[in-house]
Amino acid sequence: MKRRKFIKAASLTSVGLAVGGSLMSCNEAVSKESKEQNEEAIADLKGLPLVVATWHVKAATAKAMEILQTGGNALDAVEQGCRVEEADKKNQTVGKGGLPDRDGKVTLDASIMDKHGNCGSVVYLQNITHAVSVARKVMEDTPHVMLAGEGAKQFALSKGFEPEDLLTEASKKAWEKWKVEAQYKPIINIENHDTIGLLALDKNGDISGACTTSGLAYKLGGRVGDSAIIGSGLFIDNDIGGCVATGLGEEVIKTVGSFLVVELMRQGRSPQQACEEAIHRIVKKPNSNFMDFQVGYIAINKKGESGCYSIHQWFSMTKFQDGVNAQIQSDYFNKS
Ligand code: SD4
Repeated sequence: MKRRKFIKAASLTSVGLAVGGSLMSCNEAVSKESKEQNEEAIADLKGLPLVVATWHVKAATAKAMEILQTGGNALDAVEQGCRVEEADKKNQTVGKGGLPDRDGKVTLDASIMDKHGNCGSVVYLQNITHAVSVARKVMEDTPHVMLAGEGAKQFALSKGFEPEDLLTEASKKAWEKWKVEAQYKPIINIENHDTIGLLALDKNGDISGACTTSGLAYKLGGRVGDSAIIGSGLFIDNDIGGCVATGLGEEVIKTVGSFLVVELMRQGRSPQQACEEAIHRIVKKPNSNFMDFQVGYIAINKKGESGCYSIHQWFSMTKFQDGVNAQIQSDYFNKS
C-alpha cells in the first residue's frame, strides 16, 4: 500500500517538474502533499531490507542479507541463502548430508517463488546438491512449474549441475542404525535446524521466497512433502507478503498452509496472527493427533513485519533486520 503511495508520489512529483515552473506554482499544494506522502512512505520502509528463515541458520540469513546489501534482489537473496545450508554436510535435513529415505536414497524437494508470482520446484531430486537452484532454473528456463525425479535430475545435468553422492558417512551411519528397528515415526524436532525456508524483502519492497529440504528422514521411497508444493510449503504474493512452512509436510499440504497464511494477511491479519490461525487450523481438526508431530510457519508482510508460530516448543526463526541477525524462539500452541 504505502509503497504504491510512494511510487505515485514520486511520479506526481516528476510530472510537476517536467511541465515547468509556472505550472509548478499552480501545483504547489499538490507537490506539498506529494512530498509528505513521499516522506511517509520512505519512513515506512525503514525495516528494509529484511530476511527471515526457519530455524537457526544465521549463516544463511547473513548470506541473503549480504546479497541484498550489495545490490542483489530478493530472489537472488533467498536462493543464495538456501545454498549455504544445502552445501553444509552437517545439516542432515537439507541438500548434501541429508538423511535418506528408508532405502538409503537422499531425495530432495525444493521450491522458489518471485515477486511476479512466478515459481519453480523440484521433487524427488537425487544426486544434485543445490535443489533450490534447479528449482530456479525450472522457473526461469522452462514453461513448467515442477519437475520430478529422473526428469528433474536430467534437466539439472543439462543445465551444468554436477552429479554428486549426497549420502555422507554420518547420514549412512544414522540410516543403518535406524534400520535395526526400522520404525517410521515423525520426530518432533527440537534441534536448531531443519528444512530451510527463506523469505526476503528487498530495498525496493519486493518479496521472494524459497524452501529446500531432504524431507522426512526414512520416508517411503517416492514420498514428496510440502516444501516443493507451491501454496503449501511456500507462497508469495508481492502485494501482501510471504510464508514458508516446516515440519510434517503431510499436515501442511492438507491445509494448504502457506497460501492460507498469505490469504489471512490479505484479510488484515498481521504475520504473527496469520501464522497462529494456520496452526490452529491443524490442531483444531477433529481427531487431530498433533501431539505426535510438529509444524511451524514463518511469514512477512510488505511493511517489513514478521511472525512465526508452531505447534510445539523449540521452533525458531532467524531474522536479519536493521543490522541485527538474531535467532528468535517461536511462540507455540501446545503449552500442556
Ligand atoms: C517435509 N516439511 O518434507 C518437510 C520436512 C521438514 O522440518 O520441514 N522438516 O515434510
